[in-house]
Amino acid sequence: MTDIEPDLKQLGDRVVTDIFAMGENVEDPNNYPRLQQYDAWCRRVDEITVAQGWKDLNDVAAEEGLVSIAYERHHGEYSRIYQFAKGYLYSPSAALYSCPLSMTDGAARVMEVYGSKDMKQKYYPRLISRDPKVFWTSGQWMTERPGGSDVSRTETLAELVDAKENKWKISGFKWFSSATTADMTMLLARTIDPDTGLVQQGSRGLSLFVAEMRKPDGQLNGVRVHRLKDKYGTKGLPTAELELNGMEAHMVGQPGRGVATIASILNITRIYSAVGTLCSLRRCLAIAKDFALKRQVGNRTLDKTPLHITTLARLELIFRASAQISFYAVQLLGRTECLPENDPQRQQDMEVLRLLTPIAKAYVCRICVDAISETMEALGGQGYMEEIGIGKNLRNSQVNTIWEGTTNVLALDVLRVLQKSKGAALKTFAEVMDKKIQVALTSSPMVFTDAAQRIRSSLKDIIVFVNEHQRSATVEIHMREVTFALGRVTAATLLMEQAAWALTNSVAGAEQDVAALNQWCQNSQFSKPLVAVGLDTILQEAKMVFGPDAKL
Ligand code: UCC
Repeated sequence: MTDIEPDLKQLGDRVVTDIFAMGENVEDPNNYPRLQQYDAWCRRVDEITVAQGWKDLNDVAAEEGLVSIAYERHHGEYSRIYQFAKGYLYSPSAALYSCPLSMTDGAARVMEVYGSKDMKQKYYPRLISRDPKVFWTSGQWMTERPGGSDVSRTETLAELVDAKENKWKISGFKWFSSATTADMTMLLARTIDPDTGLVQQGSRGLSLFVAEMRKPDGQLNGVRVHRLKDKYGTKGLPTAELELNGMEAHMVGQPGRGVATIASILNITRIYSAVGTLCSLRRCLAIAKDFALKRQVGNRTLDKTPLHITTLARLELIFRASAQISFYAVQLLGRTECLPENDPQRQQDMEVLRLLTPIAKAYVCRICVDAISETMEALGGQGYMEEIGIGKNLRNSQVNTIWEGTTNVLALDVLRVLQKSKGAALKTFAEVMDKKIQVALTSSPMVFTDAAQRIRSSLKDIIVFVNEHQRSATVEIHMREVTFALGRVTAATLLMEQAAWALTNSVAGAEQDVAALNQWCQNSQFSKPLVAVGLDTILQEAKMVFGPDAKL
């Protein structure tokens, strides 16, 4: 482990120098991605030009091992923490290059778990290479025009070309393809039965495919780039609408299991989304703190002004809580990838991680984006200026509440886990949280009694509520609040674990860790009861929003 700290330090130095400059180059409007569809002879070329900084960020990412560290596994189950710690440093300076990295990471995991022997030889080593000349990034194409999160409406079709070679031709339209300049992609398509010519509708008719972006002669592999998206943020990241016309591809995993297979990618990119928003908040808070130390208001600086201190402290608390949740997910991801398959600890970790991932994505992204907006306010008019950098971070973070599933889609994923496990997932989750509370209580009973009582009571209320409602027809209505309540309780438990560890080991800042825990648990939101809502209330709300004629 002695190699990790110096490596983090050298990367920390780079992110404020050359990596920062690369990110600024990408964020320069003169360098935003451009699409050239035709050459001088009116031949279709569909070339996307990106900033030099974008290419440099790719090379740095490969050299720094931002994907590979997780798969080299030199540090066993801690490799993921090491990798995400580096990503956490890199991301706020890297103008969203963490987007292609996250999808590449997910694709590497799919290749490792589901890839054929050929795929493991051809793609996996590239996705995890540290050599920029060998390193490939992967896209992930799901979204289509008729449905975003509802992939059951997918229109793209896959036709079998050669069963022995597992060769398919894919045609259709992908409405959002992030980081379109990637070297390969993972995509969902609906298979045409080679015997009957029939197509199975719904999401069970979808399979996962891997395809290279270009053919060996350098031509695009049956892809036409219709246009680049004009987005609110992530301006340097090329996102395109793609028409697929006979794209050569190979099926990954079982036919009809496309959604379940691509979920391995989603469960990784969703953690990237949480960590990505978290580290943007850290960057913006650092700017706000620095400003507070220097800005004179009346006869004192802002850091001596109680109202300003308490505002920043609330944001710091959101940061600490979010850091706990996000890196707990990272820790579990590392453990589930490294522990032996039959290890009971791994089974438990997998159960907890499956529930925690959508909670982390939904809750952390939501509260951190709101907090980033407030850091802007903490600088007054200066915060609103582009040069300061908060605006860029806010725009680029906002997408994390949307891509890879919006807050509500993630809340429904929490419901999917609760229902599929018939309540077992929540039970395991509660047991794991309770064990952490018990350890903290045993170490310092006097310090943690009040917080422990609050967390346990809150957790119990959530379980009672979920058990009461999970089979009701109106359960979906409550899932956003349940997800957020689980997020608050998870953060509280982990803040307690942190404080207990800091006290036991006499770590500097232990008192502040205890204060953070107590503030978190004493907040009125923390003990806010979950209130059941009926369809009559929703109808009232629908009329309020859409007018008196609205119906359900
Ligand atoms: O936006 C995109 C690219 C952006 C790049 C982002 C980079 C982020 C980096 C940040 C850096 C700062 S790509 C588009 C993203 N799209 C989505 O995320 C889709 C959102 N929609 C959903 O998540 C939906 O809930 C669906 C697509 C999963 C719903 O599909 P279905 O088929 O209707 O769902 P089912 O029928 O419930 O699930 C099918 C199977 C089930 O397994 P079986 O068949 O064994 O029962 C589910 O349990 O899939 C399983 N499953 C999962 N398993 C579904 N979701 C998961 C999951 N998350 N984990 C494990």
